[in-house]
Amino acid sequence: MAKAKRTPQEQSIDPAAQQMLVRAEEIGVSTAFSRADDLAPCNIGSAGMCCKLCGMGPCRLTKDGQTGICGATIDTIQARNLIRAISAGAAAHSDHGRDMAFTLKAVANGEAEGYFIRDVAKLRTVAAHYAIPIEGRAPEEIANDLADLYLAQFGQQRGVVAPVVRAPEKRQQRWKEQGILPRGVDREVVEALHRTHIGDDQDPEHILQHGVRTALADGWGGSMIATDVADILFGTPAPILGQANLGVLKQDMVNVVVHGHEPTLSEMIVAASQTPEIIEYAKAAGAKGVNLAGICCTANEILMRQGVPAAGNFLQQELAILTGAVEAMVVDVQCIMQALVGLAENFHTLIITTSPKVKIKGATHIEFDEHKALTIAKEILKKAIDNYKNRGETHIPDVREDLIPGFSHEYINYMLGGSYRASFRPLNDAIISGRIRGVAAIVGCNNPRSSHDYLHTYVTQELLKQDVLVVQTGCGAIASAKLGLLLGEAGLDQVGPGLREVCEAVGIPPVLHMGSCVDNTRILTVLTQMVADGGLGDDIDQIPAVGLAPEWMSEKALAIGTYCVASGAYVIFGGASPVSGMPDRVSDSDIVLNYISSGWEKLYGGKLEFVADPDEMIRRALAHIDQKRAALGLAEYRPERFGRSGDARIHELEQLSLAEQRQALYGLTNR
Ligand code: NFS
Repeated sequence: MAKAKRTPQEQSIDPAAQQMLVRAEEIGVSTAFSRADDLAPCNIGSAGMCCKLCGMGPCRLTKDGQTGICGATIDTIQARNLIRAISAGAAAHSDHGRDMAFTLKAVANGEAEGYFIRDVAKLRTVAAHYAIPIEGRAPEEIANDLADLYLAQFGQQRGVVAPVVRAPEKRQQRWKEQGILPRGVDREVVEALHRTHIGDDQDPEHILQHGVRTALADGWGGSMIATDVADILFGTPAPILGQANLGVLKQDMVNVVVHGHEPTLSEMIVAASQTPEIIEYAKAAGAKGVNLAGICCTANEILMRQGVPAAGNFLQQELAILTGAVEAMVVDVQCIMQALVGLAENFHTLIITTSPKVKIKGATHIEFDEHKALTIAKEILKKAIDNYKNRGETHIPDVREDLIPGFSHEYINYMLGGSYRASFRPLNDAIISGRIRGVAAIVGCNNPRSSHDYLHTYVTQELLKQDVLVVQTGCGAIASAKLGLLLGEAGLDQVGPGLREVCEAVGIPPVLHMGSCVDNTRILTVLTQMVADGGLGDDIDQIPAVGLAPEWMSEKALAIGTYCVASGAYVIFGGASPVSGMPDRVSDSDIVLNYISSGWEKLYGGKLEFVADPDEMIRRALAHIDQKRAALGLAEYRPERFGRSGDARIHELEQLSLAEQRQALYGLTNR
């Protein structure tokens, strides 16, 4: 039975989104929000109790002790479904990484029009991890070797995926003992598909072990490669001023929204939009120029490097079109709703697909080729400009917020210690002293089954009050950005006293935007350095840290969650569990649930749990942080010890008379 229809205020907490949902209702078009209300999820499939891996089924296991036609038990079916999802997520991230490596190769050989190596320092640092000679060599020579090495990781048959050497030694040893060091990215994904074909691997724990191996090939493989190459070609992010929400669209300009994940085309569209040729072309069409904005992780890529505004996160892709002000939405890969094309038919918006891997019926396809990227980017922009004259009525919500993204691992390191003493030690010290209780990475998707942005921002705000430093990527980061949490001054009145002191001393917002979804690897390297810089144990699982994906929906999120668990993190997903089993059959389906939680914790020190209630998520996150603090012998978290220094203290003193200030500061009484 369909659920009751929610009001726009129940569907999203974002006022801009709410305005567009009202608009959708007025003109009678559907969105992911209304479709989620109309379409109840299948309770058998969503609980992981349906097997459709062969033509004898689908087998729906709804009774105790029931098996599939082949005899497969519920736990085997759940494990197979989960590892298939992890593998699809790992494949998506890693294929993105492969394309980035191909672009690096083309740039190194002078075959990629418009691209060049922007961050030679990062190129040298990355190459040095793999003992690629750097001294006395041109950046192109180093890049060529690195591209070859990175491309080889995908088809590698034996050995270990190269970026794994960047993990803490103890962690690598654990993976070795468990026999899950990833050999080659493609090999692990293929093997996952092989093992889950009818009649293969049927021991749930054994199946899930390979799920971990495949996820590691993503986190310490394909995704890390994607981040490295994006930084080398487009620059390692550093703080920059940006804006977020639908109000970044402009009435008097040609609005082009870039949506998807790979920065290769979007970066070139940014470059092309600034050429005199395109500016003149737009003016000739009666517009002031071209206004670029991003959606989803493409938004994060160009926001943190170029300051290009983000029109919104995953659930705002349709809402951008509903403004009537978007001349073209240019998409590449991942998180692109098929519904965009049908929705755009009600407006003048052109949906332009660009990836050889992604076509949508009814969309305009202009295929991207990195060898002539600038030419293609200009062609796309001219098509959008030509479409400006077809614009009808517009409804751009006057809602936008400033933010400071760009907190890459490298920048945080510099920020905490300067050029000559770059270090994470001040962060570690703040954790050790209890000023910062712990660290939470709050990442991942939006899901229309919950209220858009609510879980992300609620969990974030509650943890900030508890002196937990928050790092974010992906759609979660955009949710916080829209709320003003990514601005130092705006966010600080909402955080605990100790965290506030640290943020004021270092000059950072309490929520650090670390990039797109593939950039979750930045969190892995940050955690690794926190271990290396000392005081917090000798492996990632000892750090008082948690990962949360409150509004998860994609298979990529499951891959990320799994590689974080394997790296030692406690990971909490909100919403529905894909391995929950039926509520009245808990005992039967406990095997997989328990294994990915306590089972994985024994093996890796990290665990994966699905927790629907946000307050319970927060409770478990804090309990975990406190338990890790205790295990390290750190000071107990006592917030009352802090908050008497920094800006708060200055404001307090300002309220006093001079005499009272002398008394407060020096214990002097006026004589
Ligand atoms: Ni990641 Fe989810 Fe998509 Fe990015 Fe957003 S939905 S798993 S955050 S845009 S990939």
